[in-house]
Amino acid sequence: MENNPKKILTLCIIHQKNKVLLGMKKRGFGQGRWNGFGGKIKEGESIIDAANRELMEEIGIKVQDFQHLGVLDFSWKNKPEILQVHIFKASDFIGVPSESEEMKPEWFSVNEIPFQEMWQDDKHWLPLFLENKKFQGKFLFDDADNILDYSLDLV
Ligand code: 8OG
Repeated sequence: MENNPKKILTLCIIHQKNKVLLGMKKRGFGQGRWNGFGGKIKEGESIIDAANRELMEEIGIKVQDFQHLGVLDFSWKNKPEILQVHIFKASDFIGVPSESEEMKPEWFSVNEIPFQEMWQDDKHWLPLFLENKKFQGKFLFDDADNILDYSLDLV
């Protein structure tokens, strides 16, 4: 639909035992925050192909088995667009995580996740993600990306 303001995005976090691979976003939307890897799906592209394209572009790795754990809708009080982010987990990957112009990868212990330097919603759903729980939710932000309202459910 031409006027549909919903955009579909991927987000993949590598999780191995007690550590997760995050990246410092160096430019664009979410700059200055630690996050998983992903971005918008291109027309005609499958969601898995998009997830792998973004992993390759951002840190030069490829994943064969993704677990689709979550779907989150993000909206802003003063913006029409809705971002629907599909959250994937992978444990194995091919390649060596390497810094790109967009992302600087770093491993974190699951006990030392830098929530203060991440999107505010992450502290709500990342604990579910780490336990392999499936979830869906909606978050409403203000202009400064503070959460105004949210819902989060196991599915
Ligand atoms: O292509 P671009 O870099 O703009 O894609 C944005 C990435 O950020 C994409 O992987 C989805 C992800 N993302 C959001 N909102 C949020 C959020 O609130 N929390 C987290 N952890 N990631 C988000 O678009």
